[in-house]
Amino acid sequence: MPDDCLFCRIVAGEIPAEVVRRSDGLLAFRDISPKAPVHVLVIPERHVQSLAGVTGLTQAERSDMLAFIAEVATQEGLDESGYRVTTNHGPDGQQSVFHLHWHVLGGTQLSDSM
Ligand code: DGP
Repeated sequence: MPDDCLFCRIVAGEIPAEVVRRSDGLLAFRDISPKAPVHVLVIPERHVQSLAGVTGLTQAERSDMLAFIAEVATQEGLDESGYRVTTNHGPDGQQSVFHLHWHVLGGTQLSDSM
């Protein structure tokens, strides 16, 4: 775990976060600066920098992560209304925290421009 990784520090409990779900090496917590009524971040507890480093996770971790994202959306009541899942990589993607994370957004009709 890199000492300077914000999300690793959230995983370790060193920085508080509003956790909504946790299971088997995966964590979901509310974004500190929500862009929608529901804005949850899903991360693998094990550090990889971004989607580009996803091969650093095991096949089981990768497939569990996908199912976990859907479970979080269901838990947040977004199944019927719908939701968006995004991840940012690198400068053009405007990634600002360098620990793989998925934005789960919903609770309103989202912009069609992203
Ligand atoms: P990205 O730009 O894709 O790297 O998104 C990083 C997100 O992380 C951004 O939406 C804001 C969120 N964030 C940054 N710092 C914190 C924090 O300390 N706690 C929480 N819960 N979210 C954070």
